[in-house]
Amino acid sequence: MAGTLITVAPTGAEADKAAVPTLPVTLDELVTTAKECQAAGAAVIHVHIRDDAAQPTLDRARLADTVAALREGTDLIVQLSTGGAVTDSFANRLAVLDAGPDACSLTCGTVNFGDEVFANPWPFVKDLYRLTQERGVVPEFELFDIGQVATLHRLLAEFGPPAGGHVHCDLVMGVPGGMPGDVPTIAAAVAALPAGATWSATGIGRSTLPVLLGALAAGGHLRVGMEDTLSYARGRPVSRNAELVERAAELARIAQRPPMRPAQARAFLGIGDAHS
Ligand code: KMH
Ligand code: ZN
Repeated sequence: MAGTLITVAPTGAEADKAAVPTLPVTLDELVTTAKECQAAGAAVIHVHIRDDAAQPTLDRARLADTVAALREGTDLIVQLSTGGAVTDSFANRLAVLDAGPDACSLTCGTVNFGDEVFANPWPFVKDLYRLTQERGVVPEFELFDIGQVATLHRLLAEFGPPAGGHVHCDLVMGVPGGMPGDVPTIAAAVAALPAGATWSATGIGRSTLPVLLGALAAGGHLRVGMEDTLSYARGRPVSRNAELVERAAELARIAQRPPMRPAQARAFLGIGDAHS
């Protein structure tokens, strides 16, 4: 059986640097984290950036500098978030592709997000998908709820295959307002995916471990990181992103599906070697 694709999502848009001092928010912190996570077994980095006040931003120059620095310092596949923060405009979220990443997230529908709403109406999803095709940026289809799979099918039916030719999804489970992070839901979501699609899964908060173990058992791939959980174990905060990657990589090795290296992951996802 193939290896395990491990994505690290080190920062996100929600955690507060003042409350979580180990969260990587500066470019230096991000690149250092990325190097450690690559050494630990990650092949993809899902990137949200922060401004000088450690607040989430989609500033175009900063995004471009971030892509360049991650390429300079690592071999990781650079996947920029087009989800941003719940307050970001659709125009700014589309403009993320101007930074020229290898890949981007593409969420397939609107979802309640705690007390907020993460808005992804069809016209935006469709525009973003067409832009990824025009720019040759490989999308990862983020699914926060099973109903969002219908939108993925609609995208493929109306606009054809994604850049790279391969459909890869990420089940984002356990968001308050989205699908729960448990094994029956993994099975139901995977059964609904398009034929030939591959998938990873991440569990938010306390669903991290059940989702990680369930995904490995079901033949899926893994996303981990401080965007998704700030606890390593009950009462024990995450000290650095790499320890989450190390744990995922060890479990993948135990499952006889060792971590894919970045070059293998590029072939798997249909991503060219964009920066050599
Ligand atoms: N920060 C969330 C509102 C993505 O990166 O594409 C959206 C999110 C999804 O994190
Ligand atoms: Zn994200």
